[in-house]
Amino acid sequence: MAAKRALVIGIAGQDGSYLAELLLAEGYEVHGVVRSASASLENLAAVRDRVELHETDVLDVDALAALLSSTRPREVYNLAAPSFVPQSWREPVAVAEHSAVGVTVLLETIRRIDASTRVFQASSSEIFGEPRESPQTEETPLAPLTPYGAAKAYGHFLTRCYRRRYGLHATSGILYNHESPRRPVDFVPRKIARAATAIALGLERELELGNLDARRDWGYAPDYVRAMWLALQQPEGDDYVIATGESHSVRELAEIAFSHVGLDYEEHVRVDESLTRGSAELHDLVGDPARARERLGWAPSVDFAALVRLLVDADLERLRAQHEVAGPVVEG
Ligand code: G4F
Repeated sequence: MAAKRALVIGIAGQDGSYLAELLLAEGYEVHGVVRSASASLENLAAVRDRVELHETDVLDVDALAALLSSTRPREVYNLAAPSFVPQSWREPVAVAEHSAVGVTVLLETIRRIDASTRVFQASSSEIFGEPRESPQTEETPLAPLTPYGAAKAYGHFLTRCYRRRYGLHATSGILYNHESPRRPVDFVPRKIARAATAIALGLERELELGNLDARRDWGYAPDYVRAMWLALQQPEGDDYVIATGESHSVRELAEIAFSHVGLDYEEHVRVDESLTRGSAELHDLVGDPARARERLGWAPSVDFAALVRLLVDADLERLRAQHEVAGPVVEG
């Protein structure tokens, strides 16, 4: 096993690509799993020639075993799973396969091939669903409300089971919402940032959103992958809440994004009831990252307002380049 060799499952996604950059900077040999040869590698643009990609079906025990045997990583990061929560109502079986069965395949294969391999499982604040307490900690009981949350809860529990039964160095990171310019526009921060920019550039006129009063604990994705890596450098695996400890509303997000390009969100945002989540909307979702702070020395580096502004700035640059238009000067 190489002293510094890592396998990132889901390397082409937002988190996978930032993690690949961090691991390379830390001197790792980085292997990554992509779903298919046609997967978009846009996020990997900066590191594509420095990572080795493998097209592997991670739900296939034999294929995964062959990959682990040939690459022999010291650390495995499992970041591959469907991540858009409403979609999990349309494809509950696929979500269960990836986020529940897939975790079983991975942990069982690691145990058989090399039980000293360290593994990070990307869990989610969705596992708390209707939380019994706020902020949530690693001890807060799970109460998922969506197929996505239920599947992630299974993966979370299984990671604990393998840690306890087999002594695996297995960590479950309970990740709260984390964003970046690499986030798809399905998710509300990028959706708002892109639309505010497009409206400011005169390319669009309005933005339809769901519940403006919904609240989330939003952080910056590169900070969250640093927490993943730090967690695997500890003597033992554990569960960690990775969050900022602050919650903000979708309305605040829209206010900051639109005002950053000199606009008033109230003049451009329209509520579309079909985008609201009804009884599956999560409330009081805010994490207490005390354990990560104390044991990993981890703290977020970007606050909420700065995060929203950096998303808008990135979309301004992207849309200007695409449309070759001169944009508004952003407010400081
Ligand atoms: O951006 P979102 O779609 O993210 P959501 O559902 O919280 O999930 C994200 O974070 C989870 C961590 O807790 C991850 F596990 C998951 O994979 C994903 O990364 O929605 C955020 C909030 C929700 O309350 C939603 O109801 O924004 C509200 N919202 C209001 N209008 C909207 C919209 N969300 C979306 N996507 N689109 C809207 O128009």
